[in-house]
Amino acid sequence: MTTLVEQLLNTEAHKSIFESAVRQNLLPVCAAFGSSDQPQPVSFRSTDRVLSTKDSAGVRAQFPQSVAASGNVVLTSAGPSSAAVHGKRVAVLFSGGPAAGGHNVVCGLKRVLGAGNTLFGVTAGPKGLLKGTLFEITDAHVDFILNTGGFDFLGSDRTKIKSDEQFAQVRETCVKHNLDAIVVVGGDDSNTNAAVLAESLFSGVKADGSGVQVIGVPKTIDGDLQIGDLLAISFGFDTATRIYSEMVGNILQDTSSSLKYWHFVKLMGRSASHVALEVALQTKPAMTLISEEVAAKKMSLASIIDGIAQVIVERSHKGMNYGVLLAPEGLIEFIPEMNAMIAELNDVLAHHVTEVAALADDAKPAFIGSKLSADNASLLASLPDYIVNMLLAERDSHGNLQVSLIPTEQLLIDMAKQRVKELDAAVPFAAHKHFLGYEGRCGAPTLFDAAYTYNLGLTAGSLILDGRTGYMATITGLTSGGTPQAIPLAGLLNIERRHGQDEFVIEKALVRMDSPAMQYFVSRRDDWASNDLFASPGPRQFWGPTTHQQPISVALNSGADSLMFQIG
Ligand code: FBP
Repeated sequence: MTTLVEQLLNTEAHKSIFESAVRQNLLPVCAAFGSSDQPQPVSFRSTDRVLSTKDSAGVRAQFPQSVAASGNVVLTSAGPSSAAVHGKRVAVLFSGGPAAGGHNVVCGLKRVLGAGNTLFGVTAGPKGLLKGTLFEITDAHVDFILNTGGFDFLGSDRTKIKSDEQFAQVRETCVKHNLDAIVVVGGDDSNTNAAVLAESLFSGVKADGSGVQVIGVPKTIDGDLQIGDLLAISFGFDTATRIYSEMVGNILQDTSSSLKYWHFVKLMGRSASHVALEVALQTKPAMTLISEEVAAKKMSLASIIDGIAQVIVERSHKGMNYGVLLAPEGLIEFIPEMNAMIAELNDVLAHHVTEVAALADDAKPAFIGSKLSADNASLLASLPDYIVNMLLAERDSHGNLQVSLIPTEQLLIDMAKQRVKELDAAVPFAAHKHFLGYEGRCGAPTLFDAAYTYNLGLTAGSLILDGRTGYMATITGLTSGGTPQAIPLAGLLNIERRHGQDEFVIEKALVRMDSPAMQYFVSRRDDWASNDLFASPGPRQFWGPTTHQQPISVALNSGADSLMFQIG
């Protein structure tokens, strides 16, 4: 019998009652892998699907070895692997923002590589690959990290591998650790990195002239790495949106209890509004802005604010001086006049790096304003300092604006307050702001993410044992048992303008106006605005009725007839 203090000490260092219990959860695997307790690698065969983009000719010229080897053909599992492969040395790294389920990718990899091959973890993301900081992953590690959230087992970062010096460092790491393969777990930018690495390491890395295989795994809570029926969703989206939905559900419950507040909630998701749409579908709040709709309808900032204020006033006239508004993190970049200004701003910042760096912060707006066209300069000058400062802040190494730092929710509140006053000065408007982002990235994975990622790890490991390179692992048919497949990375590449120059990238999948999820949302949102029809989905469950739930938007978009997923 232990004392309560002893019991509490026993829960330190990732041993909460929950973590200890959830580690024991046996995960379902696709039938192709055999049994859950002893999954076996599969081999792959070509399908008749060939991927291409509008920039395929340019891709063929820049990625000749990858394209010649894969033909940009999608692969599917072709039964148990017949040859037992031994002696492979494989490194896995996390890249970009954390997403729930990353640890299970590592677990799936380790299990499928088995005792005959060695798995290394790269610490702190792509930077660790440059430095060659690797350690061997053991079975004990796997038992400990299984079904736990976060990326803390390895760490992550956003280094983009692009210079000749960086490629040379990666080669050095491969040689030093005698690597045969690298698995990059990341989003659209990181999988672009994987495509570039696959080409650069295709051959001539080791003394015998052989290369190093590179396989990508689709991660990001943003949900913007989607490739039709080949990739219904990236991992991490389900867990993040369920955490946000629980929180938004609680806030909605509070608004209709205290009857006096509006809550403006900005939701993570960088560019695309998949997260905001999913949380809206789960919680049914009074208002949700969808960036892609703002862009499609060319809505100005003033018209967006007017729409918000109208709903606030109408609800007030019906006795509801409260409500919740959801805004996607990337909204600012989708408002046409802001988008045009940011594009010019990006070019100006890229071309005046040293001059801008030498200026004091308060001198930057005037200097940059002087380099912008008249319209963009006056728009920049009209914005509050708290927005301008963030628009001028440093881009990440992929050239992205750091939208998580832009207080869009504050801007919407300040402007809506003004407009409500103009429409009806008697309407009370007290608002709180929230930013739900980091709260959702590292939660313990839902069963959907836990099972999905474990199977993605099994698929990535199988691709390596099957001798493949330049592919992204995927699981298709998430409501019918699941099928391990592989998407040729070069077949996804497009040309985009970044840092003021053209670069190959995997295009972000945005919310489509004609998607079933968006159309369902549009068909319901007026009712949600004028009545209290919200739902509180509650905490994510690991044992209970919602355990097997998949994201609502994924179910709608894939034409499923049930909200439940089925792997295995
Ligand atoms: P990934 O695309 O790398 O998965 O990151 C997603 C994200 O969580 C975005 O939603 C957010 O805008 C961004 O990361 C925040 O970045 P950081 O962790 O560098 O603050």
